[in-house]
Amino acid sequence: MRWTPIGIALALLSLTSAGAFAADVMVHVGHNRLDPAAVSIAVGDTVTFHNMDAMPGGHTVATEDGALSSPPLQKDQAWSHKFTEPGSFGFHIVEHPAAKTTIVVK
Ligand SMILES: [Cu+2]
Repeated sequence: MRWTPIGIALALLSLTSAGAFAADVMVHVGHNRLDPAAVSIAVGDTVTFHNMDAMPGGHTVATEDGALSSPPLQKDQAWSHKFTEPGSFGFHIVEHPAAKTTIVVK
């Protein structure tokens, strides 16, 4: 077949839907703040939490039930998790429990 622009676009779309290009989404960890406060991703995508703040002791991000948790992250350290099942995962900063974000995996 000839590779028309539309044919190439369709081929790229089918690769994307097959998960060939899993995304890596950044959540910024600040002092008492997770940004953005809501993230929507696909199964197979990765979320990276990047601590931007120099609070002594660092910041730890964890799910409300503690099933997923980073180590304490010092300034400019990051922790990543690949989500392999659909669901809604509420995270907070352990040192600042009111700072939350929700990861929705579809
Ligand atoms: Cu802090």
